[in-house]
Amino acid sequence: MRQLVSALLIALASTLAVAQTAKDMADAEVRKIDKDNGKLTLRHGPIKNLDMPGMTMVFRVKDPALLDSLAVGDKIRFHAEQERGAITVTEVEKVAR
Ligand SMILES: [Cu+2]
Repeated sequence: MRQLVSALLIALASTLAVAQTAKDMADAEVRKIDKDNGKLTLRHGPIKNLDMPGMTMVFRVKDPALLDSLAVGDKIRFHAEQERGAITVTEVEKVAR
């Protein structure tokens, strides 16, 4: 019984960890798309996991394919991480209008 409870707690903890990761999405508006160089300029809101306030800046994108579905002016939610010294967008989702 005790083992079962431990297993359930571990399962619950990992579910919460996933939910927490999924929450670290910041709001932004696309200002510029540079497919050739894999870069994206965003006017973004606060980025919690990077402890960054809102601003307009250029991001590297982890996968240039992330840029394919984007257009200037799109409202998005995105996740960015510090990766080898560059702040890199790793996930993008469009916000429904
Ligand atoms: Cu910034």
